[in-house]
Amino acid sequence: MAPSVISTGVDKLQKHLDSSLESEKLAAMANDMKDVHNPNNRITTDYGVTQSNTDDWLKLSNNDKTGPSLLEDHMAREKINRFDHERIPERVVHARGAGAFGTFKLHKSLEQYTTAGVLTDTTRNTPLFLRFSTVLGSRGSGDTVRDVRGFAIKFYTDEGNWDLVGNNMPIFFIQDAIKFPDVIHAGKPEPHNEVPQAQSAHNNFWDFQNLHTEATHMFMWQQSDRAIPRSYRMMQGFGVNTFKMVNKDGEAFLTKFVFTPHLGVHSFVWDEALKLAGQDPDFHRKDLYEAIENGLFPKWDFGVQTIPEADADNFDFDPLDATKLWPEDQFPVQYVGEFELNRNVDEYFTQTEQVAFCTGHLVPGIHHSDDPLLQGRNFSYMDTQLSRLGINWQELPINRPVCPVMNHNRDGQGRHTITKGTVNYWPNRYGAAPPADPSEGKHVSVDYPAKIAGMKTRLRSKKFAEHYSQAQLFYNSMSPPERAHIVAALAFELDHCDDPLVIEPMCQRLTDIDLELAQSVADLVGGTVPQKANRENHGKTAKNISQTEVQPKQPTIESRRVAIIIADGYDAVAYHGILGALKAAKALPFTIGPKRNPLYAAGEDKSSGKGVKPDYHLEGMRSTMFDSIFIPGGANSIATLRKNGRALHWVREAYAHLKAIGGTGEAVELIKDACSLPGMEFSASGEVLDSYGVVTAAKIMPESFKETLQMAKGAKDFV
Ligand code: HDE
Repeated sequence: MAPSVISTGVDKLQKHLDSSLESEKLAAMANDMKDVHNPNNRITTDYGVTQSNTDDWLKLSNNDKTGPSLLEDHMAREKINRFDHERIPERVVHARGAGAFGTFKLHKSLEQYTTAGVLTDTTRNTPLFLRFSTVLGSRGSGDTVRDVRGFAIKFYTDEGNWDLVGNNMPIFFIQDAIKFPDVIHAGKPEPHNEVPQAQSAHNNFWDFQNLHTEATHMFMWQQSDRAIPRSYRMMQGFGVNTFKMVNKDGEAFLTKFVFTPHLGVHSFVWDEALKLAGQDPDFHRKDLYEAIENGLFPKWDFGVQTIPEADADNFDFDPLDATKLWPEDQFPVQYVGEFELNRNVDEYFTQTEQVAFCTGHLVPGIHHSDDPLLQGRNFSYMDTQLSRLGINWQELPINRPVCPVMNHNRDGQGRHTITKGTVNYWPNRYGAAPPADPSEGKHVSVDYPAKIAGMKTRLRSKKFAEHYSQAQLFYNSMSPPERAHIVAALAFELDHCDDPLVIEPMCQRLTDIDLELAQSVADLVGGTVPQKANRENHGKTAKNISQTEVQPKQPTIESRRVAIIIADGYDAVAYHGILGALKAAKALPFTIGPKRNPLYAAGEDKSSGKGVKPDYHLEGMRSTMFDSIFIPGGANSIATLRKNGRALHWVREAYAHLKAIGGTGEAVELIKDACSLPGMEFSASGEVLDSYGVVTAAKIMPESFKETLQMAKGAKDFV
């Protein structure tokens, strides 16, 4: 029987191409695609010869016995040879990542600041690829570790690729690129035993943070909830470095780029993140994929902060110092566009792994500033792609611009482009492939003239010497729970350090930020509790630093994962009511049962064979993988679940992780069993009195489910 054609990446791309405005640009990438599911396909060698047997190596044989394998079997050697060389060096940092395609749309032109087409032409849909990553772990490490997250975007603009290689935090550990090997060596596994993996909780990391005072601000961000995001879709993105936009009159503006998620910024609690790293190390990767496959495209607003270049010296910090943010109270973010991620990758290796970013990739109208971290990055990214992907890395489909490329660069390992013609230099006798004259069009790259004079020195700008003020600003701006989390995070990390040469000075070092913070941590980790602060906390705060302030305009459960736990004898009205209501609100409900066999509602005839087949069973998943749980009543169902230790653990754990828990009818008793924790009180009729996120209804009213369904916009499409 001919294999049936299943939906593939190529189909999806085609669909997208048909519907998308930027189809021509994406079609350029589609030329490189093959579809393994095409029923006419047959296996060939890499040189195109169709094969009849790729399961048995060519051997000598005698009756029923085989002897040596023959070297002459080129097909077999090719197969093994290709396999042997499948791995390429992983990225030296940001090795573990996940990516997706999307579209950028500008709502308001930035022409007063820049000539860049992507930031001035509001009619364009600019395709992009975004790769999220962790920094410290290897390619096979876990997603939910405590770490900074990469947020690297390649905009395929009409004028060439613009790579904005940012993070989910607005600042960095170092001011000068020359310190990068040090900060990364200190964070990566220690050299003598290659421990720990993907963790900053070890001696070397904290030794460096202690001695390297310019990292003070950043290690506070890295110890905050921002370092344990709930989802890549719920993180802000920051360009971190200071760029420069130049307008048509040649005026320059120092610029920071910011992306803010429509879903708001959300994080795990640390216990969830720790458990998930073992229970589902791919949690973030799957979360991104799942949302996009379900058409719940994550979106971010795009904004800029600008300072006229002439004003650069007017502040108490240097705007070129990447360890400082530009407080939003003083430098408001102008949100002028948005992007969405709307297509998953078709193949991980050729897209997410081979995508290669370069801070040197700018488009006319966007320039570098003298930020010394950025200047060093401009060397590093090009250099690292050479060892990872080879000299022709920009020709790989994912890296190729969607506008024409023409120059006299040639050859090198793995060259793809075949350039016709007899000359490969400029000037040539035909005038072939000349540089453009700026008068030909506004989007030609023209260097921004800058007068530079000075001494050649190994120095930093004067204001770079202040390392503590914004670390205090950050801590002061946290909400009380966020502060408590920072204390707990620091105490966890220092608990994993066993060298007093690290713990003792770090306990005192924290008084650079706040005496009480340092005392709380020192007390927990058994360090000497500091009595006097190194410096006084100035007490100032700034807005939008606490993630509690970076929330959606309307609270939403869109794309949130909800587990509905049932067993045989469940209450059908409550089950179907909540399922429909959740789908109508675009949440992602999953049915969980004691086994993955069909389950039947109270009074339902089992011989019908039409029971509900759970998506997962209680042992296969954990509460950590869901944002919320709901338990419909039903006497038999609840009697079964109350005897099931794992079911009780699900509810108790979700409660401890501060998740919304709902239950109806008999389920109230189960919730009582599981969550009868200090502080939780139930009314005589079974409702939780002080909610702590738990909502119960001893009696359910089918009408209320109906109302919810009717109220939910577009309910008919989902139910
Ligand atoms: Fe990177 N960084 N970096 N970095 N970085 C790399 O380039 C480097 C820095 C960031 O998804 C490498 O292709 C230096 C800041 C992201 O492929 C390498 C310095 C920020 C990614 C490199 C920095 C970043 C990288 C390794 C100090 C936030 C992943 C593989 C001056 C704005 C991109 C690669 C992806 C990757 C060097 C500092 C973000 C070695 C020298 C600051 C998101 O070139």
